[in-house]
Amino acid sequence: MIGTGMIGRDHIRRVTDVVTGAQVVAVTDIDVERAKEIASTIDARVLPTGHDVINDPLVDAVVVTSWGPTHAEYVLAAIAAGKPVFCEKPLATAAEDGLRIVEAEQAFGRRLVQVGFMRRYDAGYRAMKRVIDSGEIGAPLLMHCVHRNQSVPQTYHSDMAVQDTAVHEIDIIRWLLDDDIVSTQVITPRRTANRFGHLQDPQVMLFETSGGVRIDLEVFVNCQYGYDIQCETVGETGTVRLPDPADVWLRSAGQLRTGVLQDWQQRFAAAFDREFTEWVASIADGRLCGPSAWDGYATALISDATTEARHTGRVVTLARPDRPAFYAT
Ligand code: NAD
Ligand code: ISE
Repeated sequence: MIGTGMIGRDHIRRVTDVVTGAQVVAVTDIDVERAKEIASTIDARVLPTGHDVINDPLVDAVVVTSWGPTHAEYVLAAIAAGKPVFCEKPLATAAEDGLRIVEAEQAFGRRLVQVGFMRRYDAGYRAMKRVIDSGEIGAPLLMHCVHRNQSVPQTYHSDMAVQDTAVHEIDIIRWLLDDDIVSTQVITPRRTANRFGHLQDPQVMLFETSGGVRIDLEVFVNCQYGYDIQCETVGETGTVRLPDPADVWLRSAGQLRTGVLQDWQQRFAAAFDREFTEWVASIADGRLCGPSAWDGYATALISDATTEARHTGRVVTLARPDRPAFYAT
C-alpha cells in the first residue's frame, strides 16, 4: 500500500478484514509516522518509498492511494516490475502520463492495471446500466448528474473539481452509455461563501457524447449538508434515476425526516468491498477485468479538456480515441 491517508487506511482495513486471499505486508507514506501507526495495527512493514514497496520480493500486488499527481510514477514502476497494480482514481493528472501507462502495459503484453472507479460496483449504477442496456427507456438522450461533498480541505484546488471529483461521473457516463465524451464546457456560477478563497465552487460541467447525448453535472464540494450523488438518465420513452441510499424515515415532533450520508466511505462502502474482492479474485485467476488503464487514460483526456474549458471559458471538443484491441471488453 502506497499512501496511508484516508482511503489508504480504509483499503488496508478492507484487505485485512473483508477480502479473503490477500494480506497487507508492506506500507509506505511520505508521512512516516502515519505509515508506522497503521502498520503497527496489522503487523506490516514500513518501507521508505513507494519504489521499495513495488520492488519488495514479498509484495505480489500493489495498491496506490497516494495523492493523484504521484499515481502515474508508481503505476509505471509496477508495470516495469511485472506486478498487478490497483490505482485509486485518477490514474494520471495529465493525459500524456495516462498514454505512457497504456503504452507500457501493452508492451508488457498483459493487463496489470486496474483503476479505482468503484461506482461501477455500486448496486444503483449497475441497475441503471441494466435498464439502459435492456432498451426499456429507449435511446438515452440526456443525463442529469449531481456530485456534492460536504466540504473539502484548503489543498483542494479548482482543477480538482474535474480531476478528482467529476472524474467519477466521466467514467460512469462512459460506462453507462458505452460511449465517449467529445465536447466539454464549464459554467462558473456565483461562488459559495463556504469555501477557501482560491476555489471556484460550485461548477457546472456540460458534456456531449459522440452519440449526441447531453449531460449536465453540478459539482459542489462545500454543500455543507452531506455527501450527495444523483444521476438520472432520460430516454426516448422513460427515465431511470439512482435511488437515494436507504435510511429510516423518522416521524417525530410534527416532522417526517430521513438522513443524508456524510461521506464517500459510507455512500460507496459496499461498492468498495465488491471492487476489492473482485480485484483480488481476478489476480488469482490471472485475468484482470475491472476498469482498465485505458479507462484511466480516456477519462484523463476528457478531464484535461474540461480543465482547458474552464480556464478559457470555451467549449472544448476532442476526438474519440481509438481503443486498442488489447483493451477490448
Ligand atoms: P489523503 O491526503 O488523506 O492521503 C494521501 C496520502 O498519500 C497522505 O498520507 C500522503 O502523505 C501520502 N502521499 C503523498 N505523496 C506520497 C508519495 N509520493 N508516496 C507515498 N505517500 C504519499 O488523500 P485521500 O483522500 O486518501 O486520497 C488519496 C487518493 O485516493 C486520491 O487520488 C483520491 O482521488 C483517491 N480517493 C478516491 C476516492 C474514491 O471515492 N474512489 C475517495 C477518496 C480518495
Ligand atoms: C474524493 O477523492 C473522491 O473520490 C470522492 O468520491 C469525491 O466525492 C471527492 O470529491 C473526491 O475529492
